[in-house]
Amino acid sequence: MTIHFRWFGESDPIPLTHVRQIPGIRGVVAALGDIPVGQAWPQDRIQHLRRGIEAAGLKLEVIESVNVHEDIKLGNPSRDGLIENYKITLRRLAEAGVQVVCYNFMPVFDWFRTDLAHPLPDGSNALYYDASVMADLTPAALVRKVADQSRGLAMPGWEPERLAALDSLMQSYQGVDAEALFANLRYFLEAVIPVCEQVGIKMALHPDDPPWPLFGLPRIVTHQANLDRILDLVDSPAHGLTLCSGSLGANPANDIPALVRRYGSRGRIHFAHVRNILRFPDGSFHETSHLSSDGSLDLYEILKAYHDVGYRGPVRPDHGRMIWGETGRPGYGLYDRALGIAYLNGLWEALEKG
Ligand SMILES: [Mn+2]
Repeated sequence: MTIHFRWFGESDPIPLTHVRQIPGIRGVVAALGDIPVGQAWPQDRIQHLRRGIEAAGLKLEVIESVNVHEDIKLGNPSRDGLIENYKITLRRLAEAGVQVVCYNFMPVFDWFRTDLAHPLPDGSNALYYDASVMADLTPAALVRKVADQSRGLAMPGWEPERLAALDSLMQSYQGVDAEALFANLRYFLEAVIPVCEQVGIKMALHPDDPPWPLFGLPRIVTHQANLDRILDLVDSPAHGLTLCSGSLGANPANDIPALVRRYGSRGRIHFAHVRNILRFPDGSFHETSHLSSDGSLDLYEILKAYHDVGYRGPVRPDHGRMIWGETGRPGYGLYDRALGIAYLNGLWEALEKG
């Protein structure tokens, strides 16, 4: 595996000079977050991003994310033009040396929490999904909650221009069920995967987070049966998964090491997000340190599965807690994610030498 760290560009409070000092680091996972979803990413901006990262001694091999426009998820007539733009972006990224593009296919909302700074007993704080709070929350109230807690930093997947039209967006999904979403994902993949095959990019679909429907919106990237079906939509090695342990792991029925073995042995995992969560019986969960004993997931078993299938692709720690007084983008501080990397390095070295 190669170790990467998500970085939000020049607006990120964490400088690349600090990222460079994390042991074993190879590169950063970045994006052009200010380009409106649906537009082709300008070539000069991509190259500028790459040069800045390389000047810091790091690689730009993974993009997270090139977001998919809602009209593509909805199957609206305008999707064809938007998909053409997506293909242009993919070609330009390949020219800049990018190998993997992470994306998701979640309607309206991206990842989803009810509290971005939930206090933990050790004095740190973490992202929290409280099932009882969710039961009473409207979509608009949720958006306000996230905005209020994001410390003025744009949260990935919560682009203001998209969420400004929340009511009409929710309306437009009336009648779009899981089957329609599968069909619209197939249409998208059939268009972009041939380009990926041509230019050498691997598409890595991120699971829905959390992996169940919300506010009546369908979510399909949720569990093994659906993942099997999704990978069969287009049978190409360029079409694979970002296997996110924390997202899929929010549902106790998802056996993460088994999923890693299943898809890793078929060469269909292109990017690994490895983190831990602590689940509660009512469906609530909060994020924890990466350490197995702090959460519900066994990180040793997860990494052992990656090791056993011969995984050699990119890995990144995922959301961390806020510790040691750090402030910044919730889930994306430096300290706890760097600790996560140190732990992943240790597990991996033991597996390699064992
Ligand atoms: Mn993830």
